[in-house]
Amino acid sequence: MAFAVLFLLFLSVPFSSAKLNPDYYSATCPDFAKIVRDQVFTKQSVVPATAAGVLRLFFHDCITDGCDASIFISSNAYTPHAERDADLNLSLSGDAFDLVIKIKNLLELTCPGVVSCSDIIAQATRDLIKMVGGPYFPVRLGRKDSLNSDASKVPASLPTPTMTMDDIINKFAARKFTVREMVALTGAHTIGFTHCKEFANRIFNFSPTSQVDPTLHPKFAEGLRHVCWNYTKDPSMSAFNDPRSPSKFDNAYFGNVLKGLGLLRSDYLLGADPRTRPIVEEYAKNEQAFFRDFAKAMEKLAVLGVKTGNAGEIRSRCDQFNHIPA
Ligand code: HEM
Ligand SMILES: *[C@@H]1O[C@H](CO)[C@@H](O)[C@H](O)[C@H]1NC(C)=O
Ligand SMILES: CC(=O)N[C@H]1CO[C@H](CO)[C@@H](O)[C@@H]1O
Repeated sequence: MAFAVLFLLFLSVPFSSAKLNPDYYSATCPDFAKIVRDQVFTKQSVVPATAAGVLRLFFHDCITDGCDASIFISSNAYTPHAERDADLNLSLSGDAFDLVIKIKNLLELTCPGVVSCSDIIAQATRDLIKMVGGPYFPVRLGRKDSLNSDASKVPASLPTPTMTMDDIINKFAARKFTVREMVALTGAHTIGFTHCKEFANRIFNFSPTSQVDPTLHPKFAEGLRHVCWNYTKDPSMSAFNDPRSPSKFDNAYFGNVLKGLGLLRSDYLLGADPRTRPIVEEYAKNEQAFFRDFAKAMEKLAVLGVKTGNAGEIRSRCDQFNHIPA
């Protein structure tokens, strides 16, 4: 019996992450955790939008070809279409990129050539979630950074707000996430903000008979029309994902979704589809259940498709490969 349990546990760890462990840098870069924690604290205190920006960046990196910092590569003559150029990347936060690059620069002074950019963002994401009120989870370390970055892989990997629930479930299933894990992860929308264009079709000229999407709470829709009135001329206009507690990592998102306060069409669907609604109701009532499932799902996301050994490298700059690709 004990043997069977152990065996199952072993099988549930994706093979490529077997070499990762939370103490990976304890001998080679003992200040790693402290340097990340201090920089995260300073940046988040000055720019409160950092936590959400970094979490979204991490999600995008992992879901597109694994947690390998491919999202940091800047396009240049050799990599003309890096991941971050994909249309969907347009809205990724500059502060999130800045934080990781700052930490990398400090680590290169302390322990040169030792810590990967992909480990930095994994650890920073966890520290930031904790700092804004979310659950703690252990971060296994030892990722290598990717040797390529390809914008054309992004659209196929990412879920978008206009997808059907079948499509969203399939996107996550393609990365071995269950429906329950998908719902828990999307609870990330309890922090951060969204540009108006992502939900504009729900609040302006929704249908021949209604200006706004009737599944939105009418007062909320009215507020959003105010916030976004000039969004076609000013594309930076945006709204909080969780209007109740915008910068606190809590379970308010799930209550919102059930009350017509979900910002994206996909948020609304989570509360409407019979496969996801019971999970949303459970998380809305029980924050502990959400935190437990979110932490577990983040541990799983954090080791998605990681590269170890010769499959990757420790970049010396997060935005460039060490060598010009052949
Ligand atoms: C159902 C699947 C999902 C869809 C369709 C979706 C879509 C979006 C969109 C369109 C935005 C707004 C981006 C912008 O305007 O700048 C956004 C923001 C965000 N998403 Fe998601 N997302 C999904 C799941 C997730 C997951 C699984 C995570 C993390 C684990 C996540 C984390 C975030 C965060 C933190 C923000 C706020 C970013 C910021 O404030 O800078 N999302 N999402
Ligand atoms: C709408 O946004 C544009 C672009 O930022 C700006 O130039 C314009 O003044 C705004 N309109 C008004 C009336 O504020
Ligand atoms: C299509 C597009 O506008 N891509 C942008 C993605 O992000 C990079 C870096 O922030 C921009 O330089 C690209 O123009």
